Amino acid sequence: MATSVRLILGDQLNLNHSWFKKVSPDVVYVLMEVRSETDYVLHHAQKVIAIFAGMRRLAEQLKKAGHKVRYFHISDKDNTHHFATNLKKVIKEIGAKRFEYQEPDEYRLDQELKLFVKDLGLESACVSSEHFIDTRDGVAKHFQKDAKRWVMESYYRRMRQRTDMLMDDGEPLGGQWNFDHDNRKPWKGKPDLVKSWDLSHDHSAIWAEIQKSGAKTFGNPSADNFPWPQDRAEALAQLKAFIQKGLTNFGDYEDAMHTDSDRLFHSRLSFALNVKLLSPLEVAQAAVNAHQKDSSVYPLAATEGFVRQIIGWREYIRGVYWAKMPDYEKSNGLGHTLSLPSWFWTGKVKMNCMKHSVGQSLETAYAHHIQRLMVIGSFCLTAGIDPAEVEKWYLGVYIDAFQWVELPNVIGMSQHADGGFLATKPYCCAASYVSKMSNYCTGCIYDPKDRHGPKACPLNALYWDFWLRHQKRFLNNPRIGMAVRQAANMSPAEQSAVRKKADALRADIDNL
Ligand code: FAD
Ligand code: DLZ
Ligand code: SF4
Repeated sequence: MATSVRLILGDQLNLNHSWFKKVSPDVVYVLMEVRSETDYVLHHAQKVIAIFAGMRRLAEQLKKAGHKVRYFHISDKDNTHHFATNLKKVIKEIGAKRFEYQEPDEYRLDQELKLFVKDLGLESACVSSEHFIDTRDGVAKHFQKDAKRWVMESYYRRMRQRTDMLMDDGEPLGGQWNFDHDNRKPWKGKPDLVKSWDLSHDHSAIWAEIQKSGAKTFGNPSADNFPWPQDRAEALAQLKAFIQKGLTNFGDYEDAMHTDSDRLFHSRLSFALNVKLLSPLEVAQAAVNAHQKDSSVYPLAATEGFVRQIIGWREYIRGVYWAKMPDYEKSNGLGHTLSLPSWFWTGKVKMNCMKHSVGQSLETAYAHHIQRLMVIGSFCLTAGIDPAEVEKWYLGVYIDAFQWVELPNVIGMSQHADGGFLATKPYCCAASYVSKMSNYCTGCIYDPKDRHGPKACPLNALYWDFWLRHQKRFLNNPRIGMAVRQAANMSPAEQSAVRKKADALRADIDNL
């Protein structure tokens, strides 16, 4: 075999990849902590620490297994902090004749590496990351290319058949594909039941190195009590703990939010999945196995809900990303232009729901789906924030944020900036939803029942103003026509009061 260099990116920590099955003295694996990756968006400190910790552990494991590894630490003097220049240096050092890399998951890096191999003048190959269930273009192949929207449910059903998960002789187990309607209970608060089952590490040394390098981050580094898994064994332990302690209640409380717990019964497995410490098939299969073993403890509705997120939403979102990039990134179908309020970087806001959801994101680099969609996302959508700014914040703040999964969720699902291609309706809410699904309104200085008085909940005026501003576009949408009609049927005086209040809120957005 010709001497080869193989690149491993920070979200390609898959020790089960077929690359590693055989040890060869002619192959050098290269991992690099580089400023071009830490700095392309402002990242949460925990995200940078978690990726570096995972990369360092994988390098150790590979070396221990006998593989040759060249590792660039953020603090190394000879680190040029760019993939291309570091790679050229290693290729020259060892006289490599061949370069290989795994399919990157971000369009930006895909382009960069294609250009790199084109200029390199060596034999090269791009191989699968052997992580996803479907191919990059699998979703595009499932739908008609020029269809106005790609509805996830039909793709999900195909994935159920393809994986044979929760199927009974070709039909969905329990006679129903989707139990989403059963998954909408509020949590009434039993703190003992939602005690954290997270791991903990001390990463103060890595954090000190990152700080010394000058890389800018935000959020709480939590370096001496760090919960994110660092290797496959830890990720498997996290999966096991979720199945034992979370899955039973996952379905019932999937949409609930509560100040007792950041995550209630959500798995927090997205980091382990996205950096490929776990495979989507094994995670979904673990839930299916639990249900098969004891359906009285792991009900079908909970299991189906969890499996749908992984073999349905996750794969579908990736397919949309690859089908729609690079133009998708620039979508702004509703023409929103406002800047993000300053409290997105500090958590200092009076609205209790935002204080908890944004504050928790800054503190833990995590928020669960409903906090991301129906609290933070809904606020941005109804306030009219520029989707590109929203997208950058989400990409930086969350531990699991890699653009292939983050961007369609923000641009399509949450900000409805893609003209409804991904989501059949805009996801937004007023205070009634937040007070039904959480305890945030208790103790908030705002009145969830008021629309435009001095103490009225800001979400109310923003919500109704949103429908008034966009009524032409949405009036005929059967999924939300009712809300639009309700707004349109308000008396002119009420409409004017709502609009006036919403304008005043926007003008004072940094002080809500
Ligand atoms: P659980 O609720 O336990 O779900 C299990 C798994 O299902 C998740 O780990 C994830 O891998 C998958 N999943 C669930 N929903 C989705 C979805 N909509 N799209 C793709 N996968 C899904 N997910 C990310 O992984 N990275 C992101 O950057 C990201 N950004 C988001 C931004 C917005 C505005 C919204 C609305 C959603 C976003 N999601 C993102 C999807 C989802 O919110 C997270 O995957 C989830 O909150 C992660 O927490 P968990 O592991 O506890 O999830
Ligand atoms: C997110 C990230 C960060 C912060 N740092 C690095 C890094 O220093 N080296 C690296 O190889 N990868 C890093 N990553 C992950 C990459 O950005 C990720 O591989 C791409 O976004 C593709 O999904
Ligand atoms: Fe949020 Fe409004 Fe409830 Fe306060 S009253 S927590 S601002 S929804």
